Amino acid sequence: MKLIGSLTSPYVRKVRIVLAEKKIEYEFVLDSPWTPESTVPNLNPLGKIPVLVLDDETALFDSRVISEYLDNVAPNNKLMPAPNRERTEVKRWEALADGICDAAALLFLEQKRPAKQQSPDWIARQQSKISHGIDYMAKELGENACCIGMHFSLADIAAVCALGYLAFRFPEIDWSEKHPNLARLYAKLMLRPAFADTVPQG
Ligand code: GSF
Repeated sequence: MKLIGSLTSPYVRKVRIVLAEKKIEYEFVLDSPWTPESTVPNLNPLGKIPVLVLDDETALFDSRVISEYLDNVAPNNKLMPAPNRERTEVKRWEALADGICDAAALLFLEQKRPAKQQSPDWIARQQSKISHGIDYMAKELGENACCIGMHFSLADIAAVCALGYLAFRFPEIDWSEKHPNLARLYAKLMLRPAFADTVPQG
């Protein structure tokens, strides 16, 4: 299978970490959807990365669909529990983390526009989603060893991808200073090669 993505996308990073933790072999194809010659729109009508192209040429998107597919395609190192309530809790964490990434990506794009065209209200709206999302993440984590109690899951992967993306694009948003428990979780998970090998760059 082929993963189409970039070295900066937090959603692509989430899938790369899932693939590594599940020990699934794949080809990583760098293709930014922002370039005119990108092949991404031919695979995903939404023009977004990541896209996972299966061996039968099926194109999977988005990162949540890809992550759940990968967790089910190999029985080892399960990242999502089977029971409905626990599974839903993991997916809610993923929705929270991805939602922080959504707001951060929109904020990044808005601030790349010419200053006169930037909307202060739109910027404030995204900044509010990010700060409320981080505070909620810290409250939910509490003093637990992992996002969901004691067990490593997709929730931890999504959370670190969101926090790492903020550190990459908006280092002034100092979540680690405000929330030492998030800093502890991040530092612990960054010891895992799948996380250390996929830090956003470029
Ligand atoms: C979001 C992917 C996304 O926005 C997912 O995979 O979870 N819900 C989707 N990807 C961005 C790149 S980045 O910001 O990570 C993307 O492909 N943007 C191109 C565009 O045209 O929006």
